[in-house]
Amino acid sequence: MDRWVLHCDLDAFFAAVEQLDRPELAGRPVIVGGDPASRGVVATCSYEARAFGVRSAMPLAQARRLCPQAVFLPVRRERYEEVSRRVMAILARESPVLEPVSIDEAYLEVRGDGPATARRLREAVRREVGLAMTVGVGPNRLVAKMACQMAKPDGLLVVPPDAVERWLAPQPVDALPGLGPVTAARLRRLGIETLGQLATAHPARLHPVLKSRVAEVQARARGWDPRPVGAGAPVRSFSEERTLARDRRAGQVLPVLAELCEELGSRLRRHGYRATQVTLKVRYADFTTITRSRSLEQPVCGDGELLAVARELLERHVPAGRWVRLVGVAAGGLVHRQDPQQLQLWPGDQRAQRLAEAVDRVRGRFGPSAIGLAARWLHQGRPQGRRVPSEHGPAGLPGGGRPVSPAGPTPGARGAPVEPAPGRRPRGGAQR
Ligand code: TTP
Ligand code: MG
Repeated sequence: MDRWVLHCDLDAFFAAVEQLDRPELAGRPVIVGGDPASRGVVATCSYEARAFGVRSAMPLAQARRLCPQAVFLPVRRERYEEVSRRVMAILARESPVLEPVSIDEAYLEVRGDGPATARRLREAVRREVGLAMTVGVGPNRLVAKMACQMAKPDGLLVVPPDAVERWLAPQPVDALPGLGPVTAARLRRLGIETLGQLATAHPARLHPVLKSRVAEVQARARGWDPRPVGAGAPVRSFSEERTLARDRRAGQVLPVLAELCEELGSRLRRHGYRATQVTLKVRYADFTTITRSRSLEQPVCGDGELLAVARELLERHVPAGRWVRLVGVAAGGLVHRQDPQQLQLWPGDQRAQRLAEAVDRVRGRFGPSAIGLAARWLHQGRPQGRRVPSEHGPAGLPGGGRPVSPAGPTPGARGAPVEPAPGRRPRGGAQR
């Protein structure tokens, strides 16, 4: 065969970078996510910590109970992004058909000897960057991804096209990407445990669970996946979220939302992206979690523009009196400034762009808190002694305390309102 897809994924990525930068941590349980006394969650952990049952997204306090001897470290995102860029550059040497899908993961389509390319890449990443990268190799994305999952950590697994069905058949239905745990459980209740059983079941039996997806899911269970590997396809979303140090009423979370939007805006601009969709995530004190999204007609990357949409979603969908433990904001539907088809989407706002870049330069020199949206000071520390009205919740922000966009250089100064300019109105309703 002369066309292969490789799925490359770095092992325990954030933790592995920490071990790389501090060799004394090699071989030790390392948990990245922050202070275990805080209420945050584990971003990731080294395989030494996984042996104790620690996992991504687990509360840090629980991780400490499972593995008290672990070294707990904060997330150093910029450092990981720098390492990620070096790894992606190595992958790009082997093929122009490269699709990064997250900070540590990419699909690569190669002609010729796919397995040999995979071996070369693993070796190059280890030698030049110092990290272990697992690679799955198959005839398409689906098989390559599943092979990568199975080969972790520090492995290589090749599934040639004529072995795909045989290889998939005994695997549990949960192993099929895109099939959620609820659907998998419902299939099991029908007596369908493996991908082989799923592939050969009578479609009428599956219909109550899979509805219109029956044919597609059965084909995938046999290893079918026609999706091409996109040349340089952009990352799909950026997100920021924070577990609050103490539960707050939803009416009091606007300052946190403002900080998250500043971080998100800075990241979007640093990478040259704009978002056409903003998603708000809220986890209530009882751990139920909701996400609400809004699509935008014009792509945005300004802190204030992001906050305007996030705030609108908050006010519309989250009762102000409910207790909240986590808030998050995601920017999706990304378009990149180098994509020529997208340029026409944001004509005439170069001034806003220059101001946003100026804000980023100030933050680059003086730190992230040097300049920001007024909303973030509403209920907490005041910037340089400057008072911003704080007695109003987000539903009742007075004009004077209105958040400023990066166009307003000082928090609390008179700046452009955060509401989207005409033509930038969110479109479409909220989605689940
Ligand atoms: P993953 O590739 O899912 O995880 P990993 O690289 O840590 O471990 P492995 O691939 O060996 O299973 O995610 C890549 C990075 O993304 C991870 O190092 C940290 C970050 N991340 C989070 O911040 N939160 C999460 O819930 C997950 C899953 C990952
Ligand atoms: Mg990984």
